[in-house]
Amino acid sequence: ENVKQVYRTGYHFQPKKNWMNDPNAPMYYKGFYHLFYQYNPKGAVWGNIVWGHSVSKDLINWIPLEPAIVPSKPFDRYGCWSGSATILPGDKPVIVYTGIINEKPEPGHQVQNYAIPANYSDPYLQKWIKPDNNPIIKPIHENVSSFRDPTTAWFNNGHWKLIVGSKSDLRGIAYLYRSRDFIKWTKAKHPFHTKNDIGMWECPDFYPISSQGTNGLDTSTLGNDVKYVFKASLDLTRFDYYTIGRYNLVKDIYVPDNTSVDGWAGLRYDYGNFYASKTFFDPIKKRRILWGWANESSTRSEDIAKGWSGIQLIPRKVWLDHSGHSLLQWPIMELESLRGQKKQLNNVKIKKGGTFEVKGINVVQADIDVTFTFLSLDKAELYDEKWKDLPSENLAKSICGIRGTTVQGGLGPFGLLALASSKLEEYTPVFFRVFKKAGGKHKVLFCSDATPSSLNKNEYKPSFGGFVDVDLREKKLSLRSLIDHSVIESFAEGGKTVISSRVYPTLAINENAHLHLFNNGSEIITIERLNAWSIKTAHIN
Ligand code: DQQ
Repeated sequence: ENVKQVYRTGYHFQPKKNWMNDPNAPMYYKGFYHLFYQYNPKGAVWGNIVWGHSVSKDLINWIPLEPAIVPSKPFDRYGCWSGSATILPGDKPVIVYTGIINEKPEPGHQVQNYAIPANYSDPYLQKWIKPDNNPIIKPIHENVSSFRDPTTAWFNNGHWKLIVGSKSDLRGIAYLYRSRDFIKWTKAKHPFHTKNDIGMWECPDFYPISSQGTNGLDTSTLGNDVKYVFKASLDLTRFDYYTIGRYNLVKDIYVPDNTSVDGWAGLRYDYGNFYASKTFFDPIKKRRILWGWANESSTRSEDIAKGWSGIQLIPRKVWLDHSGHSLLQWPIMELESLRGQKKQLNNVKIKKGGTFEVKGINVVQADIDVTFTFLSLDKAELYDEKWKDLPSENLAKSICGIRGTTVQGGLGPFGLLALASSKLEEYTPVFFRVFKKAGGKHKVLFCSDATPSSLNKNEYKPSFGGFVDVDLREKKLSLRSLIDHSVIESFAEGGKTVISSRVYPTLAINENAHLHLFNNGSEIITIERLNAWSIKTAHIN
């Protein structure tokens, strides 16, 4: 069809055509993983929102089904917005979602509804019933047009509990609601969590996480070895932030640890293009899985021309880092079933200004796993103390912008040049740069820089960045990148810091694209080990 189809992905989740945004109500039921998503059946821009629906045996290959929840009742006439699934006792799934009941006020008057399967013996859960006793939660004193995105419910002390995202002026609020029967819900006196001066909390998520090992926990789990994660999507910054904390069961509130920063300068699941994410507990592999949406970075008219917009990133397993202060994320192991041709490298040295091309795999659909080593930290460049004047919530991103790949350094920049054209007119660098701070401490910067990614001047080409909290004593840094035509998802140090970029090369497409390793610092970098695979095209919708 259209030439722009070169940007369609080979193994990321997308519908056949049209607009997609938030992942909704991920769950496992009778042999299938279910994914619902915000979908416009009528076009490639946001609007007419229904719940698209697909099922999968392995979270990688997907069968499309008819939209599961579409506007049809007075309580959702103007839209069926984001929501979550809860599995009630007896393996009975229920969905709670936001219904838009009036067009006005912008963006519409919002209530929370429930839907149940029409036929519990259908593992595809194709038909959903929206009972007439909806809505189950209505705003009373709350902001009627900022009151949405109910979470998965959890159970304790005789009650089901869930939270609804909201705001009051610039205060982000997660309201707590309780119910004995899942039908009659009462608002708790105190919000579950709130934070001033940050704006609307969209798509909140709250879940327990084990302080031992990597297994996930069912959302209702309590215990001494259990910490909690609270995440919100901030509509003003368009990033997903989380804190690690505890659940005060007496007051029924969430309290972030004092090691967690709550707000714009806090931890993000992903320092790039990643929003409105949601987790669920996978009872089969006993893990917690994170789904996140990456929108396009191109213009509205380009989206319309190519007939689609939005992808879901590869689902990630999430667990607590041994420090207890942050999460680790890693692409689900099922992705490895798509690995094809393999290329391996050992002990390749790259000097300042040097590159090394990785050949023999399909570099536009690839999985790259590489460990870099160096002999000394001495050449790390000085961290510029003036950078303390940069906005703290975007510090790493700003430094990635100031110190791009072409600015020579000491220890770094080194990393990958992905989706590179033959004469490097276009390339997307994913790289590390190590700084020395006064007092001798080191700071590791990780960047995914779309600035040189495309000759097309209309695209949004940010240089995303995050810091990596890593001990450099072993003089090693590792990187995994998933490349898929118009998306690059990169995981530093086993998933401590993650950055996803959307890019639209005009020359570096299909067989004209190249992949290089590079170093532009004075310290020699050794590729201790590189494993790279072609990734086969998945059966998606
Ligand atoms: N998208 C949905 C809302 C949610 C927003 C509407 C986040 O429910 O707050 O499509 O991307």
